[in-house]
Amino acid sequence: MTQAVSPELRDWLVSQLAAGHSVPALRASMRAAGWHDAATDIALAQLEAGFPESRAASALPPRTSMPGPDLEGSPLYIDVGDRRVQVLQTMKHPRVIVFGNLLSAEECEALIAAARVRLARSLTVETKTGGEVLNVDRTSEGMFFERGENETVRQLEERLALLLRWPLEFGEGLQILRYAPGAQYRPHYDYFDPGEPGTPTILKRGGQRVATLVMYLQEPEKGGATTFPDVGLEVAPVRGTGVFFSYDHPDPATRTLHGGAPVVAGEKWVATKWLREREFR
Ligand code: PD2
Ligand code: ZN
Repeated sequence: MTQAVSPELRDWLVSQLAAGHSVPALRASMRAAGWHDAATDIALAQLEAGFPESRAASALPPRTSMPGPDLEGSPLYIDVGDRRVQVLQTMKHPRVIVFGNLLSAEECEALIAAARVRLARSLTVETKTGGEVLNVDRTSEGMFFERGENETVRQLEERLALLLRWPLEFGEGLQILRYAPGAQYRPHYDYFDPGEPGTPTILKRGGQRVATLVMYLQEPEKGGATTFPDVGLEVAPVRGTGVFFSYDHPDPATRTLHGGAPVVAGEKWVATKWLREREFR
């Protein structure tokens, strides 16, 4: 019979491991403190048996501490120091929040200008006819900023850490994507698939992704919504706004399948911030 491990205990065990304590040391100190709980033993045994972190994470209950704004009292605005961010829409399952007034037009322009010269060509395959076949899943072009790389990036990252109540150091560098007409990002999950062989290696740096914020830097004329097919939600890519969604375990049950609909006319630019469960060095 499997016994449930409480989310608090799970979080605590994971944080202790992250802090560098070994499983045997944890077991010894817990026993010394009077813990003789079968669920704890099971959790510790799984960790000790060298379960890949991803497997242990998905076998255990969802985490309790998650990034997200303070929505107590249903505020229309959230003060983040240098601006008042609007709360435009919220959804509980999947956890989705649409923000307005996240970035100024000048910040959007500055990010685009700095990214434009560093865009990597999208992956294309040459056909026999000499034409190009676009990557079927992702037809945008992109680049990554280092965390804190320039003043615009630094200010934005500080704002997001306040808004989402998640340490700046737990965030990946900003990703910038440009979508030309016809470009799209087919529906996917942003967490790392626990079933993939490469995932345990990826998780060594910062653990799982737990949330995503897609910010719209330039709106196309038509198309380019961020879609959540499981719940029929489409978020319009309006400049300066953004869509936040979180996933407390790496599983489709979070309903966070999402994609970027094809841009029909014009160009869409976004900045994506992914948040990890621990410091991302
Ligand atoms: O540009 C988007 O709308 C989009 C959609 C899905 C971006 C991402 N995913 C992403 O950056 O992960
Ligand atoms: Zn995505």
